[in-house]
Amino acid sequence: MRKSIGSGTLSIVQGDITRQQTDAIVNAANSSLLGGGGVDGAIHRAGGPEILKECEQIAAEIGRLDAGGAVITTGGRLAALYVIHAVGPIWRGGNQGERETLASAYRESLMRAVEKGLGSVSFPSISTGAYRFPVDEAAGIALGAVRDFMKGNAGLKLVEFVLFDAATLQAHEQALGQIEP
Ligand code: AR6
Repeated sequence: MRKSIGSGTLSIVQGDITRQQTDAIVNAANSSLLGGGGVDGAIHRAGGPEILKECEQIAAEIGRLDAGGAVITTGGRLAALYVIHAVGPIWRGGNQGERETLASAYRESLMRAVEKGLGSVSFPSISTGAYRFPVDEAAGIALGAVRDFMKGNAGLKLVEFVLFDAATLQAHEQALGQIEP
């Protein structure tokens, strides 16, 4: 499923983000930047040790990365040239600024891509696994944030959501059907 946004395309597919050939893929990381389970574990396994080495260098420089932030490293052995490590919020019931923090994680990721002049980026569903953000609401926030960013950045030609399971895919398809282009 896809929609034209400005001069680019917003697309939703089911699959494994580690296999995408976009310029960058986004990792749902944690504040340590030193790896974890879920999509984070899969990206480090597939991309090899070079990614972790750069993450360690960044962590040594900046310390922990607050939720809502994103940093960029090499893609190591991945087809994607870069990995953008974004930290989403842990869901604590919705009164701790989780929605705004989630939108920020998407925006900051796209800023890192634009700073490098990249044209295509793939996202997983940030925060809806181990961090327990309800996926129906997260999908609307994610797509809205990406749409708003794409409208102001003509260089971004393709932003793809690569979703692992059918329920997450369906939540994003429904949200894409509802957002205004
Ligand atoms: N491709 C695409 N999506 C995937 C893949 C994959 N290969 N593997 C899992 N997913 P999660 P979070 C989906 O838990 O909620 C880590 O330990 C998964 O089905 O990976 O942001 C970090 O280090 C779900 O829909 O990320 C943090 O500590 C989505 O990716 C913490 O988990 C996100 O699930 C971050 O939690």
